[in-house]
Amino acid sequence: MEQELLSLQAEARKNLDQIAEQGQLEDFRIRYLGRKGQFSVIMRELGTVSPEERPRLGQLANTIKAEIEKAFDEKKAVLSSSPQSGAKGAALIDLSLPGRYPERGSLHPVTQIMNEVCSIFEALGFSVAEGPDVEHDHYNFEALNIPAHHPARDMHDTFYVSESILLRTHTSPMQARIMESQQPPLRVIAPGKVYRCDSDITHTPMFHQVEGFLVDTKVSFADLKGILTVFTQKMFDKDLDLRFRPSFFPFTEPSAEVDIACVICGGSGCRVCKQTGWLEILGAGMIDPEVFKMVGYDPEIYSGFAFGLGIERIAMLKYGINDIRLYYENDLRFLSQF
Ligand code: 2NM
Repeated sequence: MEQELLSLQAEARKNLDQIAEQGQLEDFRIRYLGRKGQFSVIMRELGTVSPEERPRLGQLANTIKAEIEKAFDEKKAVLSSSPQSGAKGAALIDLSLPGRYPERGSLHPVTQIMNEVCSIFEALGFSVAEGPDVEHDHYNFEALNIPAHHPARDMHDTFYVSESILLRTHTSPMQARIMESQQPPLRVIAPGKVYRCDSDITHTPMFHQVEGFLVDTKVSFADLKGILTVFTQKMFDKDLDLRFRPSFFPFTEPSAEVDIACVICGGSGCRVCKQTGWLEILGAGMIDPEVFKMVGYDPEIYSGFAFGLGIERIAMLKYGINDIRLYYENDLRFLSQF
């Protein structure tokens, strides 16, 4: 009897190991574990064993049956979770199908242009400096030759935090900070967000600027023209004519607004350049001696130029975008084009 139990155990284990498909499981269960299965037959035979032997053999039979049942349940679990098993499972998954790719994101057009502008100036030897968005009145205005009650303050539509703290209206405060703490020669650009209380199709209350300056001995307007010519050529990938129009900024003298030949029509006149053939892209000038005096540089020794440009505006010209607000509506149909 004991021998019979042990050989049944070995046989059942071997058969279970050979099962490779879900369909074979039921045959196994009926043959060994079912009501008329081999274990039931042996259990019934226990009645014929002597009363002294019965408890030990009964216990052995139960242990072996429990072990086979456990192994059977495990096999069943393995086969049902494996997709290749059985005709049904195989039909559900086609391993030759291409995978599902995650959608690819991209940098915001404003970030892309910002990076491009910075790397053009970095290649020309400028270093990049970033400063705080929340500024002191002193750095945003005073140190840049815009004293209290100066009419130029009105041009800036400033957001004030308190009487002397404000959201910077340009990134030049960073340049005042640098000049105050470092000695020439200096070539620095300051990229970043700026804020002005203004909103229509060409203005948003927050926009991005890159302002740059160069200070050394014997810097002239010709150096400014050279740098800006190289910049516009690289930015718009072609040899564009430049035009300097006299203008006014409190921190530069002389000052100019700089136009490029229209990138859309090439100068013959179109809707984008309003039939003028020119597009304004930046402001620039020679740094005012008053600014140098304020940061402690001797204007008899040093001279320098500075310029400022709006990133959203450059991106509008480069990509032919006609409404600045599109940048900030987060519409993927717009953003995914860049
Ligand atoms: C502009 C136009 C002209 C400018 C001046 C300075 C500083 F701090 F060096 F004096 N930074 N940026 C400047 C000059 C900015 O933006 C239209």
